[in-house]
Amino acid sequence: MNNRQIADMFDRVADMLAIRGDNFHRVLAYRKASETLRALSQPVADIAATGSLTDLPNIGKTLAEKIDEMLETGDLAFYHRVAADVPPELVELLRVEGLGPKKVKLVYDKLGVVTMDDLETAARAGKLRDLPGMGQRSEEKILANLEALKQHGDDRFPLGDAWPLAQQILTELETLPGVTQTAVGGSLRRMCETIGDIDLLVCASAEFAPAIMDHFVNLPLVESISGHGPTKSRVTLLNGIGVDLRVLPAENWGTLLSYFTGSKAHNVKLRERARQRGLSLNEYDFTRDDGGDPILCATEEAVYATLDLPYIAPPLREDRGEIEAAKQGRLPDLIEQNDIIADLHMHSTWSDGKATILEMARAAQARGLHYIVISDHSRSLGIANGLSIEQLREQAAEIKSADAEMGDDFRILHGTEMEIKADGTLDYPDDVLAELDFVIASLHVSLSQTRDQVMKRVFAALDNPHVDMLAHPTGRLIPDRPGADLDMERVFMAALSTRTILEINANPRRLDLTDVNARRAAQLGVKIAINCDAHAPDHFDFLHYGVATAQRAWLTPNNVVNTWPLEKLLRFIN
Ligand code: DGT
Ligand code: CA
Ligand code: CA
Ligand code: ZN
Repeated sequence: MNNRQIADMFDRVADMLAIRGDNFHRVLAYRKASETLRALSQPVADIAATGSLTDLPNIGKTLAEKIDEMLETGDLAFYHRVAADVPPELVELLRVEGLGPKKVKLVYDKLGVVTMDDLETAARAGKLRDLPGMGQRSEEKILANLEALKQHGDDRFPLGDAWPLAQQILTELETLPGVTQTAVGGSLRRMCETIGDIDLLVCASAEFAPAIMDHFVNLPLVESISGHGPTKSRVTLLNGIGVDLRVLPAENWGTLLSYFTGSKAHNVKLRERARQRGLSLNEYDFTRDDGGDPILCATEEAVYATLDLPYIAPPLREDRGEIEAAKQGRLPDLIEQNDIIADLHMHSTWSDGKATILEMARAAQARGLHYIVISDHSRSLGIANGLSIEQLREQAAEIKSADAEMGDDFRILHGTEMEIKADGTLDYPDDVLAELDFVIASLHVSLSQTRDQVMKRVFAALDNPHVDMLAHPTGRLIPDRPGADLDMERVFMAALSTRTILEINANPRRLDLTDVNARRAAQLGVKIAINCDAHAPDHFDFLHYGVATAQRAWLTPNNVVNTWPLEKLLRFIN
C-alpha cells in the first residue's frame, strides 16, 4: 500500500470509529495520522524501512505498527474488526451535509440505512422525520443535500495539500540543466481554496525537455503516469493529486504562463479585448488581423501591456471585475505578506497549543511580527482544554512576564478565543472579559443549528461590547464541512455597527471568511484580520494562504487591522 491508500484506510477507520461512537481522541488520532501521510514528500515505505515512522508528527507506536502491517500485508486486521460493528459503506453517508456520525448510526440502527440509495428511499418515504432529533425540515434538507452531492461528486483538493507539493516539485525541477524559470499555473497560482489539479510550468528550450520530463515522471512521490510527452506530461501523486507539467520556450513564456494561469473566464475577457485591438490572442501569441508578424511576449507584463492594461495579479484573475478595474486604473493596491505585523489569534500549551507563550512569541518575532494576541480556548470547550476563569487569571501573570522577557520591541496581549455556546450565551461573564486586552468570539459547536439560532448566537457576540473579533465566522472546514448557515450580509452590517473585526483564518482547511465574503465585508467598511490560529510555531507558515485569500478579496493594507501599529488597533477596539 502507498501513502494515499494508507491515509485513506486511516480516514475510513476514523469515520467508522466515529460512527461506532468511540472516544473523540481516538478518532482524532487516526485523522491526524492520515493528514501526516498525505503531507509526506516521500514514500512512507522508505520511512518505515529505516524504522523511523514514530519520528513523524502524529504517528505513535500503535499507528506505526498499523502502517507496518499495511505495508507488509496490504491489509489492516483492525479495520475488519471495526467493520464487524459498522458496515464500511456507512462512511459514504458522512459526505451528505447534515449527517454526522451520530445521525448515520441512528439511520442505520433504526432504519437499516446503509447506502445513499437507502437513505434517499427512506427520506422520500418520510421515515427520517420521525427519528429522534430529526424532523420534516432536516429530512428535506438531507434530500436536497443528496441531490447536490449527486450533481458535483467533488474531487477537489484543499489548497494546503497542493501548495507545498507543488513548491517541492518546482524546487527540484529548478536545478535541472536548461531550466531558466519555473512557475505554478492554474487555480493553484490563483490560490483558489480548492484545486482540481496542479499545473506546473518550466521554461527551457526544446532540447532539454525530454530529460526534464523523464525526471518529473520518475519523482518518488509520483504514483502513476498518465501522459509522458516531450512538452507535456501528466502524473498522479501518492496522495491522489494530478499534476500537469509543461515545458515552454522563453520567447513566449509570458503568453503561455498567462494562458495556463487562467481562469478560463479571465482568458476569455483577455481574448475579447485583443479582438477589439485587431489582434487575436491564443495560447502562444497574439496574431495580427492585418497579417503582420505575431507578437510574442516573454513576460506576462508584456501580455497585459499589449492589451493596454496594467499587470493584473493572479489572485484577481477570476473575471470578477478586474479587467474593468484595470482599464479604469482602479485595481486595488493589494495587501502583501510583509504588510502584516501582528497575529491576533493563537493558542499555547494553556489550552490545545503545542508551544508555550514565550515560544510562540519568539516564533512570531522571528517572522517579523511586532505583536501577538495569545487567545486560548474558553472553559466550555473541554476537548480543547479550555481555560477556567481561574486559569485565565493565572495566565495573565505568565503573559506579563513573557511580555517583559520579550523586551520593548515586541508586545504580547492577553486574549481569549471564547465560545459562543449553543444556547447563545457567551462563555465568560463581562467582568472577566473586561480584564482582557482582546476578546475573540468563535462558533465551534452546534454549527448545524437553524439560521435563526446561529444568527442569534453571532449577534450575541457582536453586540457584546467586549468582543473585538469574530474568528472563522462560519466554522466551515475545507473540503467537506460547509459551516453554519449565516446570513452574511446581516453579519457584516452588525460587525460594522459594533466595530467588530472579522477574521480571515489563514489555516488552509478554514480560509474563513471566504474570498467573496471578505470582499463584500470590506466593501461595506468592515475591518478584517488575517490570523494563522497557530497551535504550534510552524503554523505561522499558514499566513500566505490568508494573505492570498485577502488578495482574492481585493483587500488593501488599510482593510486589514494586523497591518496597523498596536496603538491604532487599540484605539479601534476601544
Ligand atoms: P482546476 O484545476 O480545476 O482547479 O482549475 P484550473 O484553473 O487550474 O484549470 P485547468 O487545470 O483545467 O487548466 C489550467 C489553466 O489552463 C486554466 O486556468 C486556463 C487554461 N485552460 C485550460 N483549458 C482551457 C480552455 O479550454 N480554455 C481556456 N481559455 N483556457 C484553458
Ligand atoms: Ca489546475
Ligand atoms: Ca490542469
Ligand atoms: Zn483558534
